[in-house]
Amino acid sequence: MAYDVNAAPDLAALETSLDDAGLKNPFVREYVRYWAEITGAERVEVIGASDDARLIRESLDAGEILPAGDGRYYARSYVKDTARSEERTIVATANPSDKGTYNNWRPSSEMRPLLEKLMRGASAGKTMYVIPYLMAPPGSPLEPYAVGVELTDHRTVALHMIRMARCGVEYVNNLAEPNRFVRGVHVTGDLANLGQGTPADQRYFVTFADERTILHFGSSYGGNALLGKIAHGLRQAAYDGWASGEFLAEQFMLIGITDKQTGRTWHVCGGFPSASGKTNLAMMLAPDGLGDRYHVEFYGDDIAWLRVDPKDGKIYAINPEFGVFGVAKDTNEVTNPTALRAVGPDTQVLFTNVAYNDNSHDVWWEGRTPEPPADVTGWRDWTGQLISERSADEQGKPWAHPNSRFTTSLTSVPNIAPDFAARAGVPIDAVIFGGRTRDREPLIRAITDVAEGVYDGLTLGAEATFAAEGVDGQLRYDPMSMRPFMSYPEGAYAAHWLKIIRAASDQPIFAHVNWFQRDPDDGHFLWPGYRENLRPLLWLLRLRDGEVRGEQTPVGILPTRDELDLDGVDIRPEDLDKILSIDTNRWATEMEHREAHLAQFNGLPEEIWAAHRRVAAALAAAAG
Ligand code: GTP
Ligand code: SPV
Ligand code: MN
Repeated sequence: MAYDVNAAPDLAALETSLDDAGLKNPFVREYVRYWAEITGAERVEVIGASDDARLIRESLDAGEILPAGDGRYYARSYVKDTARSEERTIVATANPSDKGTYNNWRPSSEMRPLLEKLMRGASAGKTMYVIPYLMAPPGSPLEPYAVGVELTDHRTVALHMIRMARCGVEYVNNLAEPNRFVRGVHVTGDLANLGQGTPADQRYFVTFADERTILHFGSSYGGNALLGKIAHGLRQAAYDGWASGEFLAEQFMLIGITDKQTGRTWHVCGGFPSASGKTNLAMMLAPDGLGDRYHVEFYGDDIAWLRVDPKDGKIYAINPEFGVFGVAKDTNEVTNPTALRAVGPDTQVLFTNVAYNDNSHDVWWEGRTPEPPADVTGWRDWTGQLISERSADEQGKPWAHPNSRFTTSLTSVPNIAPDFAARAGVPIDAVIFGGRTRDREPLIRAITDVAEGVYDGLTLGAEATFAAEGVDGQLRYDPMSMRPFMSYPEGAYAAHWLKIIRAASDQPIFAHVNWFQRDPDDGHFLWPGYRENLRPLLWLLRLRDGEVRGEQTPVGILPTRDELDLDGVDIRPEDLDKILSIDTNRWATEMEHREAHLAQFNGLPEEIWAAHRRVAAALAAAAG
């Protein structure tokens, strides 16, 4: 689209609108002016949490969202815009040594003009929403890294931001360093003509990490469009944490586990790749039988920032987010009753790409109930097609997109921790890694050595999921579950991890978990998962406290059968044997793959290689 000078914003009106919203920070104002001119937005509107009700009304009136019951809403995205695009996501800096294996590095001198060209005039006729936000609990020691402003030309994206981050002018008006905020610009583009997934793909999702600027063009979905979440909360923050030497930013869930008998609370954080169970674990209701004694508290489900508090030498974690962008698929009363309450009446939840009923305003997704609604009257699939008009060969297609999601605020999550907004965060007792792995990885293996723990995270191998475009189910390495969000080189990343964890005088225990081992013949999950996942975590914490000893194997300490409380768990004895044992030969093959994986990383610390060799030697010795 050519840039129409006449469509440029009325500058006087722009200033008035910034004044009316009480936006005082001169650097933010300057930045808004700059991008209003480039994008050619017709008007500019500064928004915050208090604008939500009005924006919801406007979106309903415009037909951009639909009512989904009391205080619940529904939106569809463009059909070719349903997940993060990893190959279109780039980290750009001025320094070629920032290039890593997975960060898709490009010189900023090349990317900046390209993005400005794509964005020029691309918001003509639209409103540009200015969303000041904070990716941290207010008052956090990491607050200086958490301030940002997203400009977006999409109202539904603004609604998502309000749910997912703390938003409002108060977060930028009185900064100690007023020029220190992440600058994010989101321009949707002409979604029907962007060549998604073709050689002519026009989409670019670029984090200019050394300039703390994020420019995303060509999507209005999830991490492609909500810039506070993945782009700032993970990519930018990981870079800042490394550059400052102060903290780690990871794709981690963060929970508390309280023993109601003793009143003690442990805190566990950990990374599983996208769509591999973080939200479900964080919302976990203790299984029947353990619920009288234990309670799980939600702090975060997707991002944690970790730092060492010099006062007590412990690692503290915060959840920088204010909401949950959760996978809908398979969420039901059995798997995750907490999530259903978090998206219940009057939660202001926004569903995206699930199935929707025009008449009843009900929503449905695969796994919500065992079978889809029997009466298909009024039901449309996520693309908007009436189910009743599906042809014979369309009958088997899912009603909801596999990456359909719900967006709800932390305050709607029933098991939210009372101290979820604690400034300092919470002290960490255990760090876990996991992912979808259909064989080899046992239910849990604990690791007490820091270098071996970091090594384990770096060699996390899991199946790809539908949270990103492309292959589902293919095995790939996903270091610390950060592969799609890595912003600096992996060798430096490993060294930074070792440095931060070693700086703690009270170090967490590590573990690798796997809820997804399958029977090779019929494919059933060997472990029931979901609420039962509390059991291996309790074992881990008891191991840390010296109450159980487990059994040492070459790849870590495994629980013995009698140490794991399995009262009331529905599992076949042969399945249990399998998830509590190590296949040494299968692991020996894995070590060769790991060697090749790690060899890609320049400057990997010698300690990590030493850990690798120790595990390999122990496996060789065990194999005899
Ligand atoms: P992102 O938001 O993409 O980072 O995903 P996530 O890691 O938070 O994953 P989430 O908890 O949303 O789970 C993704 C999918 O895995 C959902 O369809 C869940 O129903 C399913 N899932 C989660 N936990 C388990 C489990 O213990 N066992 C099995 N079989 N499936 C699970
Ligand atoms: C993920 O894909 O890991 C997510 C969803 O958490 S998105 O915000 O789209 O990245
Ligand atoms: Mn995620």
